[in-house]
Amino acid sequence: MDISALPYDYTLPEDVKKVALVIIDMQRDFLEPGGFGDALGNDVLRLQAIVPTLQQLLSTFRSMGLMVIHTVECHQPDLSDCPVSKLHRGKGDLKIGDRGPMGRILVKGEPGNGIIPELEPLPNEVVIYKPGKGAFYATPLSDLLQREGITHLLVTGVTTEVCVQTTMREANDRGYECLMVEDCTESYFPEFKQATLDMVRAQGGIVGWTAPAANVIAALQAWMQRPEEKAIAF
Ligand code: C5J
Repeated sequence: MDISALPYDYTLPEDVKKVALVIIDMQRDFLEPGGFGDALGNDVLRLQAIVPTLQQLLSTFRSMGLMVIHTVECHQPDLSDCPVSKLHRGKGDLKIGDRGPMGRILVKGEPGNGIIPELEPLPNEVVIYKPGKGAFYATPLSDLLQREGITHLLVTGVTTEVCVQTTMREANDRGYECLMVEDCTESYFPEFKQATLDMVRAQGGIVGWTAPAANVIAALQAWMQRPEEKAIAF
């Protein structure tokens, strides 16, 4: 079963349980005023446009019983996992660990660090807490994917050119077949989003594929309609 994608069709594995949805950092810190994104001077509201489409994709994965992985960029309260370079980067008034309107910026467990309610993880879904931009660095993600036999990752979330792209590149180097879902990822900078999509699929898909959510959902629904799947359902 193929997803119509760029630079060419993306082939789903025979066993669709090998596909996982990765939702990167859809946390209040990046999407709501008063968080880390805002502290860095960004227009955070423009990221919210992807939420309804991402909800549709998430609900397709949930209805098919496929693996869903959420990530959260955060640091321990004592900031011991935050490199000094990251701590001091930027010229905003609020830095990582400072107290803002939604609690301490980018600190695990603070209100601003929570995933937005529209995409609240279910108890059976994995949440990876990550101190870096990539979801593989200093996290159990690699072991988890290997243990679960995942081979294909559909990558979504924010921001496209930072944590989403870094994670997709890390995954690509580890041998995962990755597809970035175009309308389920967003950036504070539209031109950076476009450039990222172009870079990912350039040179014959040097980092992977891109496709809109509608194409992904259509392919997954078609997969469910295969005669062998219908037979299992009865
Ligand atoms: C950033 C992220 N932009 N989740 N984090 O600092 O992309």
